Amino acid sequence: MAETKELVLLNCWASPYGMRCRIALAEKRVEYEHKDENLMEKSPLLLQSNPVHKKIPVLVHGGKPVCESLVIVQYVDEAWPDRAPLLPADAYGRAQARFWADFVDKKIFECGTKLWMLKKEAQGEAKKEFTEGLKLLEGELGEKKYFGGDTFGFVDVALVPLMAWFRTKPVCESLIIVQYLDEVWPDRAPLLPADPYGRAKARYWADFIDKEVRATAFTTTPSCGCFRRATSSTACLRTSGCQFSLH
Ligand SMILES: N[C@@H](CCC(=O)N[C@@H](CS)C(=O)NCC(=O)O)C(=O)O
Repeated sequence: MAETKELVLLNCWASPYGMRCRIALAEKRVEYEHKDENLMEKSPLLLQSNPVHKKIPVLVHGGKPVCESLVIVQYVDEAWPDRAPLLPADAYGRAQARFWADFVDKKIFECGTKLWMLKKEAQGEAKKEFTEGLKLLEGELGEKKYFGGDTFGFVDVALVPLMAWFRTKPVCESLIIVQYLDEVWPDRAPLLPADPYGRAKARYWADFIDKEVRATAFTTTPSCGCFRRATSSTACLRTSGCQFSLH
């Protein structure tokens, strides 16, 4: 096992490619350091570790970089072979898994990107290609639990981060998001009262804060940037000279 060497994942939290590596490392229960890269201002370590593509993710193991998400996932599988195998044991099964992971990259990831980048007819074409790709994947999955059979494996790791994007239904507006979270996880820390009248009152006052209080707060900008006086009766503790202090 390769666990003793320092392991660092150069990543960006939103990257589906980085997510593949995180899933693989989690499956293997390997500890590592996660370094979030600012892709607008890449770190010297990233540029040095991936001089060809200059992209995340990069897994740096004992000072040696491994680039490209699918290469990283295979590396993780080979470096920690004793737990949660991701690729099948037989050569033909491995070849098949690599074929479908490559298909996910070429047909699903690339086409998925085109879907939101292109417009009009070009987008329509991409949509068609994308749907065909999904149908082919569905055919390959068939009645199996996972692409590799009964256990979660390489093709699943390749595909899951993208599928997670599709399941995301956009919810906009902070108050709507808060209510949505309250309804999706109703069993913990309820935010809205149980009775409809209580809920209506809570919504009324939240709306009041949005329209009236926030508006007042933003019309006057104190030098310390404190808006607390406008939204509560607590004094500003940030600076003693704040004009919004209650003392
Ligand atoms: N084929 C690469 C794709 C990686 C990739 O596209 N990474 C993006 C973030 S999701 C990136 O680093 N973009 C920065 C850039 O293009 O400059 C992989 O599988 O790792």
